[in-house]
Amino acid sequence: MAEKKSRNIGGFEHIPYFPRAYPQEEMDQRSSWFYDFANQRRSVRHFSEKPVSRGILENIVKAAGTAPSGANKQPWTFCLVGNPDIKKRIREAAEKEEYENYASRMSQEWLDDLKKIGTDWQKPFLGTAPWLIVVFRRIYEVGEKGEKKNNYYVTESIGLACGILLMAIQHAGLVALTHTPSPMNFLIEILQRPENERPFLLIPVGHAADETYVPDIERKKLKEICVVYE
Ligand code: IYR
Repeated sequence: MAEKKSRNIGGFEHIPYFPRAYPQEEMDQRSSWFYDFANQRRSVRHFSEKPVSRGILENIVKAAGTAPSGANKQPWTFCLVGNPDIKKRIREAAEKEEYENYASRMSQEWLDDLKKIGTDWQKPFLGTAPWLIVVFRRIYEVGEKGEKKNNYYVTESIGLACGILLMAIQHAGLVALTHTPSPMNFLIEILQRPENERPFLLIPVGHAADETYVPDIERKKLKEICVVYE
């Protein structure tokens, strides 16, 4: 097969791209299969202590790192925390903030909304899950001479990356929780992150405990989330 040539667009080289495509019937099957797969994902708060190899977590992060981002700046850092002492410090700091949240900082409406989820200030999963992925937004980059360089659409970009991260975790046969202890600044200090990074999500990852329960919640129906203009 003759190799396609690259093209010069605005002074920059663009390379040919060959996205995968499938026959109609296979597209029907694949889209339905993926929905079924995604629909099996649940936020899990009961983890087994069974270890998970670092290589699996690194593959998951590589998948997340394929997300689109503003001007392809890839404004994210994923910290993989398996060290028990660091996990312990993170749990203690998170529970301290969450205690205040549940005791006085959250509104009654918020507390009522959370009743069906069954959460409280205690976060034992931060100790039991073999890994914590701490995701940081990089609000700017630092150039070679120490100058600040802009990132764009950082929150949108990192949200997309975390969506792919969750699907990669699910695809590997693991479970996770998107946890947001608030405020999360203790993570900067414990993990000694640089000035240009802000914590975004704290995601315990591992195998589900032998006995795992999740709230009996429902997804909105297609009609409620989708409007078609055909
Ligand atoms: N961050 C707290 C509270 C919490 C808030 C929402 I919105 C949730 O969907 C779940 C929990 C906690 O993690 O308990």
